Amino acid sequence: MRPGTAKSKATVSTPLSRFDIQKIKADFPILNEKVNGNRLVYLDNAATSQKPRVVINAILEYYRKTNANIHRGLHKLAEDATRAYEATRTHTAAFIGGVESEEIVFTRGTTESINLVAYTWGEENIHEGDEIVITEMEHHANFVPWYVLAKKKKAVIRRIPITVCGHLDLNDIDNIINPRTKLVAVTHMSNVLGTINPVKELAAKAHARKALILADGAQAAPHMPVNVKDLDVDFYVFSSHKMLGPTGVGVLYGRRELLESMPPFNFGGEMIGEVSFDRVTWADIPHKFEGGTPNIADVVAYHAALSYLDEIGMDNIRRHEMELTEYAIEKLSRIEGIEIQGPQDIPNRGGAISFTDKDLHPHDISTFLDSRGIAIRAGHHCAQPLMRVIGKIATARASLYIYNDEADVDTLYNALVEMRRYFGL
Ligand code: C6P
Repeated sequence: MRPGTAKSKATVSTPLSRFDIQKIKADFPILNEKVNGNRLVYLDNAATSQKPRVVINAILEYYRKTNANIHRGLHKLAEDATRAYEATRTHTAAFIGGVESEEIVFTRGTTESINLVAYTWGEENIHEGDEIVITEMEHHANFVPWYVLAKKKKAVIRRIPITVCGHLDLNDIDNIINPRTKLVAVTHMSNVLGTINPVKELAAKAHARKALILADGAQAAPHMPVNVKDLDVDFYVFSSHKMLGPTGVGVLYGRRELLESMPPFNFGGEMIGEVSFDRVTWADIPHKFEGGTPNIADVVAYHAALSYLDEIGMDNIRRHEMELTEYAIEKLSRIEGIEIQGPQDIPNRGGAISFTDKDLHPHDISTFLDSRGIAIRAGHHCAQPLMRVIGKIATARASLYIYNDEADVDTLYNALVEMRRYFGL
């Protein structure tokens, strides 16, 4: 058996003094919607989060009052739009620990951020025989670009295995990360198991071998305080849409000297310094990587999401989710036939809770829950190699966020109990 049910729970006891869940729920209009005649219980936050009114309004306001192309026009709207777009960059830099705003590149999402690094830094720095280290729990977004690059360059993919509890098994790490290693690409938090990985420790190991480290923060940045300087990572990537912001906005943090040394990704308008028929120079970072008209409105609205998260406080969000994750795991574990996948030690995991039922396919679980207004995800979660490792074809996954509470977990629990009765189990 691979990830299983080892128990070493820590109790979260800090009171959620600043966490007014009813007030937070009221900020999300979609939570008033009925689904199949029931109150919507949205537990598919690892796929994408819902959006608070301030974010929805920011998109409307932008198009009503500010819409113009950025970094081009000299008129007032163009200047306002440019200022708003760049203000999001400054806020993003502060949000992940106070890096320089030039070290923040906007992309379309985590997937594009990783591809950007693979196609630019990877193309120039990975050669035959080099090794790229990933983990067994990577999302396809942090595996396939490296797989394709390794095939092309005749490089080698090495992987860090996982333990039966769903943590990384670091026993052989000094052999896996070795003098041939050029890059360690690791998820900060697993979208399937919820595991929080020791990125700082891996960064130290990578740097000791003169390798770089890229951390996939798609599931971490929305749910816990992140300080990329403290983690000492070279690249950190995440998506706006999983952290209350709009779709179509991603973030690539890269250390200044790395971004400066990398070639551009998309060629065209706005990423150039000077163009003549026989010579082209590139713009400075980060604009070198943002060719063409970017997703201005959504980047501007992403600022509202960051402000909303800041106002609640990432520490408070993490505490709330730890408490709720502990509650959910405890309740789901009571149901006969249900097995939780992944670690159960709350301080080392987030609120993506994968589970299986010994008698039912995850798709059937999801369909039944949907009929009760409960949105979860079922499938391989874009992590097919991990599914092979844990010996499952699919899991059901309930994933929590700031607007979920014990009542939501109770609704899930009651529906699962009802489901098993319904199927005569
Ligand atoms: N995981 C899930 O349901 P994009 O799609 O580019 O915004 O994010 C990709 C991605 C990368 N890394 C991790 C750890 C992720 O969880 C995701 C997205 C979603 O689990 C959709 S597949």
